[in-house]
Amino acid sequence: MHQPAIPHLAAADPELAQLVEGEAKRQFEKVRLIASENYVSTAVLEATGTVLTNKYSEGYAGKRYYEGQQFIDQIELLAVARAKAVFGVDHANVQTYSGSPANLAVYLALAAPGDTVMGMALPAGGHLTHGWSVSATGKWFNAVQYGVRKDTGRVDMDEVRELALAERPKLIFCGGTAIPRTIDFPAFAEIAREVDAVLVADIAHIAGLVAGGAHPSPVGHAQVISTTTHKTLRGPRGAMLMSDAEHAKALDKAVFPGLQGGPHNHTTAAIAVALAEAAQPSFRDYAAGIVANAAALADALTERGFDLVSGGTDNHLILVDLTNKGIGGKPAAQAMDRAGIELNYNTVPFDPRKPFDPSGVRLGTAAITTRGLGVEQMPQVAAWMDRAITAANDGDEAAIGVVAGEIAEHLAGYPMPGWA
Ligand code: DSN
Repeated sequence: MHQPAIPHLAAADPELAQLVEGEAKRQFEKVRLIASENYVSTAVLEATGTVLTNKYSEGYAGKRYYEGQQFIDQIELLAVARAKAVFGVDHANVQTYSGSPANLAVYLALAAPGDTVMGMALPAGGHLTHGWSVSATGKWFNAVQYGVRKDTGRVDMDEVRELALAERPKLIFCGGTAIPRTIDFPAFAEIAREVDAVLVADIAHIAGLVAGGAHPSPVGHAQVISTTTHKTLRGPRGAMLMSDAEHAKALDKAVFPGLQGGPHNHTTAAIAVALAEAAQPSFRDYAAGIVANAAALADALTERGFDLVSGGTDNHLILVDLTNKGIGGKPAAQAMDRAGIELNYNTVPFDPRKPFDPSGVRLGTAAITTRGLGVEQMPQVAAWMDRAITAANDGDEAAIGVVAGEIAEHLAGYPMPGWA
């Protein structure tokens, strides 16, 4: 049963309620390895389901365009204060709807259409909004892109510097969606300083690791920090922009009224709850556990002959090139889903295949660590993955079904917030 229970929804809209229950059960029974997902706490779930969803509040605390902000102002100020404390930043804006709008607000605040901007190429591990060609950021700006070295799978800081010196971008983005290694914020900052660019650290994937001390912080290196709140940070679907004092006003103006209307106050409240959780000493253990699990899973996969981009991981994320396993990323991801292992197909650097049918899969350990799985379970997870892929190559659906059964049985012993 979904927790908190949904009896009113079940009575008013049984069809929809059944779908919610189905999704909760699905999340309970699967090894969830999508690197950008997690399980939020029941407290975060409760905050997202409150009457705060009824309220409009364009503007900022003390300067709203609608009346009735006696409590909303306090909620937003609490979220802002907690963000500032957890990350040690001068300024935080908690209104951005999600990661892509947050990044768009950065462009609106600090660049003009046609300006040169720089980011990591999507196929190398960057994000669409870091200037990739199909994104508005690639269409409206002169976006130049850096990648990773073919021999190491890691960002080549010499290439970044050469490109920055040649192109003189106004903004440099670091971070992305498929980067298994530590981001060298000081090195990016040095390059940004050299070309007089603003450094934007997109820490969407690693925010929880930064908050929990398991990845170096960009604070003091990047003037602007963008993050979603729902990945390793384990909050609701949302985002935040953080910055030094110098860029605070421009960012706020870009978020509202530049790009957005009323903030989603139920999300703001849930972000505040998640940030309070991230400030607890236990969150440091959680962040360390994510990284330890990823390292253990990477080792176990390597032992089974999987080819990991960059040879392993420093964070929560593993990128696997499946070429040597004789299967594409998409059929592998689909077979693993049928086997109870949820992850996504992903391009690998220098991928000869198309993005919709790439060579790799991406996985992460944030959700399974929340679930309570530890390093001792990672060889078993790798074994399930291996068996699912072998079964897919053999066309053996029965073997895939056996893995799914084993996983559901195993996970029954690990509680899930949101389902009881
Ligand atoms: N969808 C996010 C991810 O999976 O990394 C990025 O936007």
